[in-house]
Amino acid sequence: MKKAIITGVNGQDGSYLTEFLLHKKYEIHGTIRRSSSSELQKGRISHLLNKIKLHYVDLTDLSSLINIIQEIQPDEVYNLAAQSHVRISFDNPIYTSQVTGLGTLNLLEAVKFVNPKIKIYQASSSEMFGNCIDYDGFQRETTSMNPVSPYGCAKVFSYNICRNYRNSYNMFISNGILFNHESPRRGTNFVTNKVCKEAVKIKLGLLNELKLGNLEATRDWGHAKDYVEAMWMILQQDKPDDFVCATGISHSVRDLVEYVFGKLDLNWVDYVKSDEKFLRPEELHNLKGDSTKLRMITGWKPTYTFHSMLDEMIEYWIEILTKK
Ligand code: G4F
Repeated sequence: MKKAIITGVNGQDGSYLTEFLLHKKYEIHGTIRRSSSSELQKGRISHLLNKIKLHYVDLTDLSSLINIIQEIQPDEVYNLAAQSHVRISFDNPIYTSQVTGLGTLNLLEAVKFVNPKIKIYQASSSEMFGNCIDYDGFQRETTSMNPVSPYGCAKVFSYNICRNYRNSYNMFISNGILFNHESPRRGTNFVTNKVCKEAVKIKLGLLNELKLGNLEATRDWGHAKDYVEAMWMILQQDKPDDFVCATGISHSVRDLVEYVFGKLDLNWVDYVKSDEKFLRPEELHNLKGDSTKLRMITGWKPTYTFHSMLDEMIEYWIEILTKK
């Protein structure tokens, strides 16, 4: 039985990855941070709690990382923990850098110290590219990185330090450069799930308007369930490497809003209002990923489309918000 540690197990990706790895018969150890409202932390993994072991670990606390790696001696570590909200990274830039950037270095040091043979998956992000785009409109593994947020800067640091440790110490460390990935388990302060939840509320007469920031930005949105499979595939390769994971199709926030409201027989123009609060000091305008390398080497391909993913999210909120 293989053992995996998943940092940030209670996030959207952590919960789907846990389900996926349990299906593969892994023993799962998940890390969570200490919180004063611990019951709220476990919502996404409540159905998994009797199948996994939880540990209080913080990426900023090297001793906690050394202790869990020493105790569990895992085969694989999936580093999913981060301050992952781009807008909030402008409000908390130092905290974001400490967790999302230096936290990764702590993990690498802990693994190097305890057992450098342990495989590491690093959750890298398309946010690292910033506004760099190749001649054909795509971002790929070779595209320059020029991040436009403290979060993006911290992820670039993690990406680079992972490559550096891989080359310097011959460690098995792979970066998955994941483009936006969503699901009903996505935090409702990210735009897809915010739009789905609030549009359903408007449909049910529970809300009058939806306040949004930039409608013109485009993103390559896939489903988190598809993307956690890519994480696992990346670690099953013979050698460590870096891979873009994306659908290759992008839509604007405006397209997203139009589709979700349309699906609910509403005209979005009547409800969507602009609010400066949701703008970023610097915006990443367009993301569209070329995942040819991942598809060729691992055989990965997404099963959800943008629309089937949104349909699932809309259905979820209808069910939740109409429950008695
Ligand atoms: O849903 P978002 O907040 O996702 P964003 O910033 O693209 O970041 C996500 O994807 C990254 C991968 O590229 C991850 F690394 C990161 O951790 C996170 O998962 O915003 C998407 C777009 C942005 O252009 C934003 O300006 O939607 C725009 N937007 C417009 N109104 C809004 C809103 N975003 C949010 N969160 N809330 C709004 O009201």
